Amino acid sequence: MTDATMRHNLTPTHPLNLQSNLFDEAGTQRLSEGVVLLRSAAPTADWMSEIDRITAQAALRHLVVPGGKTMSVAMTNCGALGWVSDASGYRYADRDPLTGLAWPQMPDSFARMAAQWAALAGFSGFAPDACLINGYGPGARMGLHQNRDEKDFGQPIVSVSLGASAIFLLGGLTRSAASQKLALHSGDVLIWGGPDRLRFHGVQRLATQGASGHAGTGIRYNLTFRKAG
Ligand code: MD6
Repeated sequence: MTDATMRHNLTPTHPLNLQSNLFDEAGTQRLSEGVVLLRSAAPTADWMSEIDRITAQAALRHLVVPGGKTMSVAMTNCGALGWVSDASGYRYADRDPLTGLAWPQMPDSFARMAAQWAALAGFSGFAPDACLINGYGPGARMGLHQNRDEKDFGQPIVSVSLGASAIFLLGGLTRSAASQKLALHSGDVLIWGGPDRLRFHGVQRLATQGASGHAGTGIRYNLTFRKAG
């Protein structure tokens, strides 16, 4: 147990302290003061159908970053605001630049569950207005980055993984700090905020071939809920 976790467990007002055994049995782990992992918490089939509905309206696409490179991860959004990138920079936009239309609505179930998971982790009152959907095919990766395009870093981020597994890199507050590797599987939920809100993080390249030599076919989706505006 880290010092931070021990301190945390001695704080009587925190929701995870009161029922720590129950939550441990349900697969909850506090990885640091502001980072909580809930294993198999999301209803994967329902969420996959919602993703199909959203991507039919706002297609997954490979965005260009300001340096001119194209990301290997495909992205789209739902909610009032969507995260976009192009040669001029990163920003939140209220319309899909591909169609000029508003982003698809965030399903009520997404917003409700994201708020419940945030509250479990100690961040009550989370009301996301943006949900970035990342689609990883074989060979896709996400480099170490911080999420800092949102207005209020006091608000947490809730991340939901679906489909193929991946190795998540949980870095530190500087780019050069060592990263912790964390396997994320379908249904896993990661909540982070507070002193950990600006930690660098990324995703290791998804395998292009399985151990059997067969080409990797699994797609991984990751949804990150944010209060952007
Ligand atoms: C991913 N996740 O898992 C990307 N951000 O594909 C994130 O960028 C992320 O998982 C903030 C908090 C948790 C995350």
